[in-house]
Amino acid sequence: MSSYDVIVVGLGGMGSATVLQLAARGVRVLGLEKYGPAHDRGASHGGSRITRQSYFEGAEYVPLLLRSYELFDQLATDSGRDVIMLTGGLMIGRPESRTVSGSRASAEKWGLRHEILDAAEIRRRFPTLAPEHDEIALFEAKAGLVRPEATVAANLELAGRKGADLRFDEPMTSWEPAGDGVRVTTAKGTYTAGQLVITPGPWAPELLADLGVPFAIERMVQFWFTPRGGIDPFRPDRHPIYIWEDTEGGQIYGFPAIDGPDGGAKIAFFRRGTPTTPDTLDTEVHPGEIAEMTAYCGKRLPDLPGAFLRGEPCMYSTTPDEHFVISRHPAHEAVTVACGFSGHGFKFVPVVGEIVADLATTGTTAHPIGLFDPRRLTGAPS
Ligand code: PYC
Repeated sequence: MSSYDVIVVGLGGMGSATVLQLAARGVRVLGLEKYGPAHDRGASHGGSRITRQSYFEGAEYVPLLLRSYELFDQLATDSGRDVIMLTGGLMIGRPESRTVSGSRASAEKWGLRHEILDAAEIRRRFPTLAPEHDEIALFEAKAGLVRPEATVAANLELAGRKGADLRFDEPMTSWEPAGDGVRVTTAKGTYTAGQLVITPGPWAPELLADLGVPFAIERMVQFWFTPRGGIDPFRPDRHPIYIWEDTEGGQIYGFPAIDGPDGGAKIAFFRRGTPTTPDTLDTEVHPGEIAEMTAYCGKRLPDLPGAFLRGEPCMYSTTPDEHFVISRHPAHEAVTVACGFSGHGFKFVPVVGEIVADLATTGTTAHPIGLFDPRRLTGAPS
């Protein structure tokens, strides 16, 4: 039976960053993944994820974002891969919307550079966008996108080079406490370690049932359109990422055309998912869904829905308050968990790897993670 300091189960965004951090610290780490490297069956695919610093979800996230930006730059240098691209970003809505007011509050609290644009100025600088007269935007030059598949591939490649033992197509079938550590069983073997890290993505309800957090696993569709009139105005040197809130609190988010003339521009609803499980995920994108997005985004970006190019579902694992779960497992001292990223986690991948590696090796971290304690959701005493 092979023995390790730490076993990490799930090598998507968070797990791949964790094995990299652990291997870089000289920890003997085994990484186990149910599918192949950088696969498209979970929550780390689709070519792009938004990154931004003026965070409407809460000013508590900002220090973590600043560190994540540093680590993304480091990952780009170390791997030679384009894992991050800054295009600028617009948070659009009525002034009192959560998207605008929350972004503004974070920017002001942390002194982040930003501009507030009125509707006329939005239209002048970004002619693809057609805001209502009473909509405004917070523009942040440091916003942009990160590349999920390239990030996971870079993490795994560097972790492997630093000595991590990475095994693919090898799902964990069970784990149990063993002495001060754990024993992990897969279809191919049994391993022991001092610590187990579970970074389950949408498999959280299955792998972390005893955590007691009511995760909602949701199917979300990403759409790519070829803009009417071609991609030129949507090129990344001319077009920002955006999150746009409507009067009902619904949000869409989108990207410039980052993959050339044949790649189209991606857009999606932020929170309009349908319940699913990883095993029952409907991978087809249906005509009604395409028609709904075409009509919705056509009112705001009239040239975008020229022709539907393709659609791809992915999964969110959402907690009741949409904040993450990152912690030692309250019931198992030898287990650390990072899950429930609620559709806004990928930009944090490298810093979550750093935090989880801290927790797995020392039980604590200098990063501010009080907001992510699972006991806030389970009623268990802190
Ligand atoms: O991660 O910032 C984000 C995001 C916005 C909309 C969907 N994801």
